[in-house]
This record gives sequence, C-alpha cells and structure tokens, in this order.
Amino acid sequence: MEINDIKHKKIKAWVEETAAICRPDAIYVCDGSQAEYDRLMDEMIKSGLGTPLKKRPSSVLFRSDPSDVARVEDRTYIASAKEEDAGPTNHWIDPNELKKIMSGLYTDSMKGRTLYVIPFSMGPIGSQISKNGIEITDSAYVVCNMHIMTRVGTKVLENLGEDGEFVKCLHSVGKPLASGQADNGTWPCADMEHKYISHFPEERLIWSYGSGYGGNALLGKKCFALRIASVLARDEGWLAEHMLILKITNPKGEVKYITGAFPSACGKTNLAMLIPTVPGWKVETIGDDIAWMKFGKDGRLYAINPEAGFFGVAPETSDSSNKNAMESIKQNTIFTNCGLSDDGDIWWEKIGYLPKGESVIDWHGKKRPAPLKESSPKGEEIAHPNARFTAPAKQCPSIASEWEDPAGVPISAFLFGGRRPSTIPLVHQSRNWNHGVFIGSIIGSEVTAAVISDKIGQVRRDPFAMLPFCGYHMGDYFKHWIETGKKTTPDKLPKIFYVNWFRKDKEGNFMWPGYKDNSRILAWVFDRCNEADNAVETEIGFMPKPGSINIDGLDVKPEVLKELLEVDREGWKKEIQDVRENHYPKFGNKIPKELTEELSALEARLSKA
Ligand code: SAT
Ligand code: MN
Repeated sequence: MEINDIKHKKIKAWVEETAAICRPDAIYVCDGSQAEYDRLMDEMIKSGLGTPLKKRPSSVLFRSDPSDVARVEDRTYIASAKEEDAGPTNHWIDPNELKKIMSGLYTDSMKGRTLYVIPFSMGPIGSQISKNGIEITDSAYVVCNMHIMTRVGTKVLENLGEDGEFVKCLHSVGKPLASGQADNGTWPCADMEHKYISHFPEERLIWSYGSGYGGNALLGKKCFALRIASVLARDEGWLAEHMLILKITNPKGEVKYITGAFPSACGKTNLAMLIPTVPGWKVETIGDDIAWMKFGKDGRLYAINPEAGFFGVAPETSDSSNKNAMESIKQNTIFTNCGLSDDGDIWWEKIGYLPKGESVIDWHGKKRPAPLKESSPKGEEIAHPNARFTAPAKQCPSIASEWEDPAGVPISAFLFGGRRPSTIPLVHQSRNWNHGVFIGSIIGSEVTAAVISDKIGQVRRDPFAMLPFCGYHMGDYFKHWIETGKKTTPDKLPKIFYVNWFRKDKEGNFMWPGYKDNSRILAWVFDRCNEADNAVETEIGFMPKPGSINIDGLDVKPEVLKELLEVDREGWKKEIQDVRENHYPKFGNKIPKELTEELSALEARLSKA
C-alpha cells in the first residue's frame, strides 16, 4: 500500500512529517498479508541478514550486532512534563530537550532505507480493551516480528477509520546508508551512546532510535503495552500489567482464569505453557507476558492478551522445561542470536540434545567445533543468553480456544512470585486486597552470581515485575492498585497469592521440583477461589491445610513439604526490616499509607505469635 491509501488524516500527516525529517528512499504501508511477510523475509535472506533454516519450514535465523542484544534500560527514558511524574525508578529527561537531541538523530536517519508504516492492534481488533498503534520503522526485521507479535495491516486501518485514536511509535535503527552503500548482511544499529528508547506519556508517543532488538524496537510490547498503557490505565481506570494469563480446568470441568507477575528469570513462559502433573486437571495458555484488564458490567476484571505471539528466551527452552514452546517454534518462527548447526537447524544451550554435525556457527557468526556438552562457559555461549524466538501464539498446542475473545476472560486470581531461596513459603494467600497489593509491592528475586554489581544474597525487589515497565511514578502505581480495589465488591476482586518455587535447603538444593509440578499449587489456588476448606490462617495470610496439596507420585518428603509451608518468623522479620529501611524509602512520600499500614500490621501479627 502507499501513503495515499491512508484515509486517516492524522496518520497520513504524521507519516509525511516523519518522512520529511528521516528522508527515506521509499515509503511503504504494511497490509499485514502473508505475501508481504514472505517478500520482506526473502529480501532479508537475499541481502544476507537472515539465514533460512532447512529443518524448520518458513523459519529464519538472524544475528544481531554484539552491541544490540537486549533491552537497554540505561538508555530508556520516561520524558514526562514533570520529573516527579516519572518517579525515582525511571530515567527522566526534559521532553523538549530529549526531542531536540532525538530530532537531530532522526534527521536523514532513514536515507537509503524504506520507511515502513505498520498499523497494528494490541489485542483482538474491535475489542473494548484493545488499542491501536502505528509504528513507523526503517527495519524490515521489525515489520516481520510485528506481524507475528501483533495484529497488523489493512484491517487495523479500517478499524481506525478516519479519526480513530492511536499511539504514535517511531523507530529508526539509526544507520543511514550513503548512496550505493548497503548493510551487506550486517545488522544495522547505532552506537550505545546514541541509542534512545523514549516515552512521552502525556502525548502517548514513543520515539526509539539506534537499536533493532526486541523490546527496543518492537514498540507494541514493553514500550506501548506496558509503559504507555500503564499511564492510559491509570487515567482510564484499568490495569496494564506484566502478567501471564492462564486458563485452568478442574476435574469437574469447571474453568477459572488467573494471571501472574514474576520478575525476569522466574520461568514465566514455562508457567504460561505448563503441562500439569495433577491427574484430571488441565492448564491452557491465554498469554505469556502481558495482561490488559478492565472491569466488566458484572464488576469482575476481564483480561486480554494484547499480543499475538511469543517473544521468548531461547536458551534452556527444551522438551523437558517447556514442551509447548518447543512445539510452537517448529515453523513460521523468527530466531535471533541462536546457534546454527550443520544440518541447518538452530541450537542453544540446554535445548535438550547436542547439535548434529561437526561444527556450529555461534551467534557472532563464527564457526566453532560442535559442543560436547549442553552448557557452555559464561561468555562462550553458542547462543546469546538473551537469544529469542518469535512465534505465533496460535501455534502453541496449549493455547486456549478463547485466547482471542474480544470480551476477555474473567480473572479469579493473581499470582505474585520471585526467586527466593529462603523465607517466602511455597504458597500463601493474602488476607485481603490491600494485603495482596502489599505482596505485589515487595516481590523480588535474590541476587545470584549472575549479577556482578549487587551483593550476592540480597533481594533485588521488582514490585509487580513492573519496575522497568511502569511509565509513571511507582508510588502512584501502588496507589492506582489500592484504588482499583475500591471499584467493585471484595467478592468480585481476584484473590491474591504469593508463590515461590525456588526454596533451597541447607545444601543449596531446590526443595520443590517446580515446572510441571507447579500445577499442584495451581490446583490449590483454584480451590481457594471456590472458598474451599483447604487453608489455615497464619500471621502472613492463608496457607495450605496439611494434606491439601496433592503430592501423590512426587519425590517430596512430607517433612520437606512441611518446611516449605511454614511461617519463617525470623526470616519475615528481616524481610519487614529490609522493606522498611531499603525498599519503601525509594518511593519517598508517594508510598500509599495503606501499604505502610500493611507492613506494620504484618509486623504486629508476627511479634504476637
Ligand atoms: O526484549 S523484550 O522487552 O521484548 C523482552 C524482555 O526483555 O522482557
Ligand atoms: Mn516480559
């Protein structure tokens, strides 16, 4: 399609305005068709950027520049009018100043390239919960990824009509080409100090420059669906959350939907695609990363998955850690920064088998002897630790039939979790909504040797798993959660649970098998939502009654389960002290009084016991 095919005056004007600054060689409006996807992929394969995979139909491997392998939090900005509105946990720059810098960078930045206009919808087109965006990009790789991750094309333009609302998302890889120059198969991007991932929340505007990777460039995901949407949600009275969405069916055929927020590296995608080990139970996937939730007429919260695909971490994904993910990526998948084996297939660390053949090409593009082990020393990985697959959600065997229901699914429970070797029990339920918000506000994972800068053993808290993704002050975000709890009657609100699959014993061994067996905890949570008589009240909340977690066929000794489900009073006292002295002060006087009251009430309950 061409620019004159756009009937929406504001979109057309914005594209023209952008083109006048970025000066692309051509402008192309995406229709979202398979033919368009195939043509762009072919061009990228011919240019040497993409490598088709013999073993996986319609699948292509890309290798990025070593400087462009993940989200760049240090270069991510919330440029609200007032610094206070971005809050202490976001990087703020004055929006006028930032626009001046970035306008300079955007000038002529698309020379030698095509400017693609991507009309996209976050969520099923026409849903009351969905939102439209327009991404302008000079990267065909971004167009193809957006095809998978969102709903793209003519149908979105039709939905927008002549004056529908949309979020403006501008992206340039920041590598203009001189006449006659070409990328020659190299990944285009700018130097680190010229990368900017910028959000202008008041204008519902995203400007990204210099990176072509993941959340820096696929602007529908973290930039729109979390950072900008969290601001919209605050203003409009709904929730935009970094949460997976599950459908659970019990042996009687009764269905419930739950969402869950976990900091990174807690196995969220694995949980989203879990194959249960408890007999008679069924778990299906609605989403693996983001949930948008609005109150329905019945006073319950309804969630949609705003995305249409999975952008998952590849390393350690295997038939045993996540069979459904492995099935989802058998065809029509984009791989980025994975290894390539002699037989024309991808490979990564802990994929569950060794690569076929004598050599592999690593994510740098270097030929190496095939590894003899499934893991590699740090820094010598075949696949980059943040290597990704981009796969259509509809290819997932566990995808629920209603995953695209425009009405969304009614949510019965929220799970919050983290990677905590001690203190936090396997599962407990909050006493009420505000206590649940308190739990969400303190989740985090213990720092392991993987992070050099922090003290090992400290808890790095990531409230609601939203710290890098909230587009406004986290203190105001907590307040928004407290306010959300007042919008309906307590019985209609989702119940809130704190789970921890990562407890370790004195020898440092995991006490709980995790993965598929987490379904045993999901079953308990499900029954709690039915007010089952399966809990006892403790100082920290409701916990499983002895015998109410099914461990049949599990290699977990009763005394270990007992320890997993005990209140560690001394541990909690330390937890309270850390929250009071180190965590909450970060948010200054914006911490809602309801949360400091919850902290004190918990302390009082524990000291009475
Ligand atoms: O790169 S993404 O932001 O899409 C994924 C992630 O970092 O969580
Ligand atoms: Mn995520």
